[in-house]
Amino acid sequence: MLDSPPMDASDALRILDEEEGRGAQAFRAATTLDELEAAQVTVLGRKAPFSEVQRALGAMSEEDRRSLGKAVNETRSALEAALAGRRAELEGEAETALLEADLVDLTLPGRRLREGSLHPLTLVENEIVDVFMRLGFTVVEGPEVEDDWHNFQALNIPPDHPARTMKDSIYPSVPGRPDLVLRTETSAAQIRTMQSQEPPVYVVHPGRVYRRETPDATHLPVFHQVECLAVDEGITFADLKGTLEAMARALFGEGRRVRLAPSFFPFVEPGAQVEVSCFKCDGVGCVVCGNGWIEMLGAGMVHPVVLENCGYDSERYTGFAFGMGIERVALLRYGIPDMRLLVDTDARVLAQFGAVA
Ligand code: FA5
Repeated sequence: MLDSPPMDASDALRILDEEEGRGAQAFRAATTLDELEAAQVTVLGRKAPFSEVQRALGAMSEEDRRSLGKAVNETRSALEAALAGRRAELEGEAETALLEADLVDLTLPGRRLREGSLHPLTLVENEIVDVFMRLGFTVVEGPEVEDDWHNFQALNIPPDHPARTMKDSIYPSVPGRPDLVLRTETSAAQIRTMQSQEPPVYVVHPGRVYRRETPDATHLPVFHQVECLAVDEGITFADLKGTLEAMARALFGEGRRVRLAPSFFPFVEPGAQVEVSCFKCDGVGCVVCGNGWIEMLGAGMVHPVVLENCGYDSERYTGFAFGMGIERVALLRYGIPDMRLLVDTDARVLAQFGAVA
């Protein structure tokens, strides 16, 4: 390959002149920052004609070098200024494009806000608690992780008592605490209340309870109860009945029938089970209830042993207690055919109670 003839000063001046015009045009023609970077390489890069002129300077006479050096510097300044100017323009455009992409169109119709609301179980619990607050009861919550004494022994269920097998309990594994149990009934909270205050006591304990149960239409392994406890001088079974009737009327209206049947709970004497006529068959018998009635709560007069366990004088004070299942009340209240629907978190079900918008 033949070497190209050495560049003389007049060639160099011509090239500088051409490059100044070509470069300015190439920078103007770039429409993005990437294109501008590519133009910079072709105009000012190592292989660009401008750089060749710079390299040729070394082989020229001192006089040419001096005059050409000045011209090279001027051309470089002009090209760099053109480059910087275009870069500023393109950066400004990019920023504007970003801002425009972010613009909010205030004329668009708004999105409807999806308003959440309370779960049907919370609605029912609030309703029950309201009934009792109107009757003068106060609301107190107890712990869900209980110890054996509060959940069983103080409730007149000693370690070998057959009643322990009535409810299959769930035991958390906490090292060094084999006595802990997830409370099987809110009755455990009664004990804590009686230990912490003197009679008269008029209190309700709402809360979650845990049992080893297979879920079905009327049973869940984790469910909610509201416990009601009244201890005072002269409380009788008639007070219990009157309170239950007032509550049933407030929750279910006059139409639903309520009946009491004898039942056994070690912590009450006598004990009763309260049933409400089924919302589906109204006492005839169907798949929801079996025999026409839905058991809603257990109740009774507080056993003297329980009063004494909590330091109360059972000669002077008497009391009644009952514990009802909130899920059962929700089934009756809303005509829900299966308790599992309450915990399935199916938005279509919950929306019917205003739980999701
Ligand atoms: C008790 O839990 C007693 N503590 C109630 C009581 C309190 C009796 C005070 C006397 C004095 P029982 O296990 O029957 O009793 O449950 C009470 C209510 O909880 C039932 O009537 C029912 O409405 C509800 N219930 C019981 N088991 C379940 C379950 N697996 N799923 C949903 N609700 C249940």
